[in-house]
Amino acid sequence: MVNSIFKSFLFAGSLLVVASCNQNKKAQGDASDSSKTAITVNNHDDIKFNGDTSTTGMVAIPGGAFMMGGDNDQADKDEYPKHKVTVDGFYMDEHEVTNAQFQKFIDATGYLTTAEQKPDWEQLKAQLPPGTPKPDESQLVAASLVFTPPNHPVDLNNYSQWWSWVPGADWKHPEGPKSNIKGKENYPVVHVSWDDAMAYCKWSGKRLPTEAEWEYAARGGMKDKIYPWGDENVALGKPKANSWDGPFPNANSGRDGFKDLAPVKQFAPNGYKLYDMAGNVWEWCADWYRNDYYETVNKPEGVKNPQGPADSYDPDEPYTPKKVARGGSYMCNDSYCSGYRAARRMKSSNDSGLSNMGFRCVK
Ligand SMILES: [Ca+2]
Repeated sequence: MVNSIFKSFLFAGSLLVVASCNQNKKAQGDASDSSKTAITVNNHDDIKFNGDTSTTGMVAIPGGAFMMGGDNDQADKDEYPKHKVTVDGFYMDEHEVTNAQFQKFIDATGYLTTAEQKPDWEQLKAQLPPGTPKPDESQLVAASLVFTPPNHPVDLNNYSQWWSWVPGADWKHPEGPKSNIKGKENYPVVHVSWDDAMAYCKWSGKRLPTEAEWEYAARGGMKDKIYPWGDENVALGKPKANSWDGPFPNANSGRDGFKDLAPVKQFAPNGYKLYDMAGNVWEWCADWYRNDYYETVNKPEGVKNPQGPADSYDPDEPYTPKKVARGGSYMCNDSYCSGYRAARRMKSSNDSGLSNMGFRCVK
């Protein structure tokens, strides 16, 4: 149980790209390191299906074909080549999993999330460059990363300017031990790792969407549009998503009505009646992240129901296996990440939670 950003705080020179994402160009690592990537997933054998076979709160997404990948010049290299993908129909949660929904899961199972557990140095070490010294015991405590915005402009390559490792921060205490989620029952749950999301999915008889399903659903039946609502810039016209309005990370005007997290369903849904497919919180997908994955599935006839690569490789952090996250968060804007674009890919280690990371399920 470790946290990738916490890991990155342990050694200097990390080029971590966290879920707040960074559009600045990064140095590309050595792809030959990918074979060293160890993948571990927590065991959820003790989580049982709650028996609810209904599709309440979900919408039917009809199967079909689409072109997956970047639509404009904001697209990063890992969004290319744009390639043909066909997916079968599925059901998707109409909104991100809320605190109230997650509470039911915790009440039923007694599950302890990643952020509520002390990191294990032996597991942590395996995902760090060889020779990384063990941190002080005072740092190896149950904690999570909380967005703590500075009041002045900062170097956008230095994420430690706005992320803080806060002991006692978890889904029930999103800003730290003195905070709580009273009155936020209808907000998306945050500080959930991919492992936590998988445990919830198992309990609810659902699963995480594949990256292809997620992008297909986000596009809402439209063809090659930049955003789930079309091509109008996020900062123009009627507010369409909870994003960052103003210079990131020091000033947010709240033009869209929210300076931090918003309750679910505050903006118009997309063409499939899905809410918040852009902004508010990043959403975990099932797939491992590889920067070169699209190259491997780019075929003239297209690829059907792609499940992602067999292993993970992020040139920015070659030692850390990562899962895909999609959709952007309230911290995204055009100067920094444009995470609300339908094609934008993000990645984070499966044992990481953040104050702007959540999920929704499919089945
Ligand atoms: Ca906002």
